[in-house]
Amino acid sequence: MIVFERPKALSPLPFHYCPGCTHGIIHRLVAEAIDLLGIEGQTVGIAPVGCSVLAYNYFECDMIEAPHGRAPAVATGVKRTNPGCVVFTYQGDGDLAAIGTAEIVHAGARGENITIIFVNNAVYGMTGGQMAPTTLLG
Ligand SMILES: Cc1ncc(C[n+]2csc(CCOP(=O)(O)OP(=O)(O)O)c2C)c(N)n1
Repeated sequence: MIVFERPKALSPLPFHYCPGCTHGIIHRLVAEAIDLLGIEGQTVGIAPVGCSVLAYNYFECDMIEAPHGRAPAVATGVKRTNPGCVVFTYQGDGDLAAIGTAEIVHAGARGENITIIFVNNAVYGMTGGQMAPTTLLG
């Protein structure tokens, strides 16, 4: 009996992430959701800038790389031109909550039919741990 295996939507590649980083776990959870929903062939993911800039390597679905913070705008375009697709973005807090504030707020206000995976590690990870809007006081 198989009790643990790699999700089909997750590419068979070693992650480049640092030890202790949770992007790998979150990638796995997203891939498990794609498997469970049976939507791999109709899913398009939008990768961010930040440590998960290479997320497009790890999912067995179509992926597009967006400039820093612009994933919801790219996702909006993909969804509106391909309404049958399930479109998700994968964004860090620097990407989503700092440089991409306008994109996420306006995509939400428009009610775009897209899924946002917001990965809040409370810092700018890739560039060395600078404060993000989500950094806790103290
Ligand atoms: C337009 C633009 N501004 C700034 C940068 C530099 N930059 C690269 S990654 C990053 C921060 C990413 O932080 P976050 O989105 O929280 O992702 P994490 O690395 O923590 O997963 C910044 C500011 C960039 N690549 N493009």
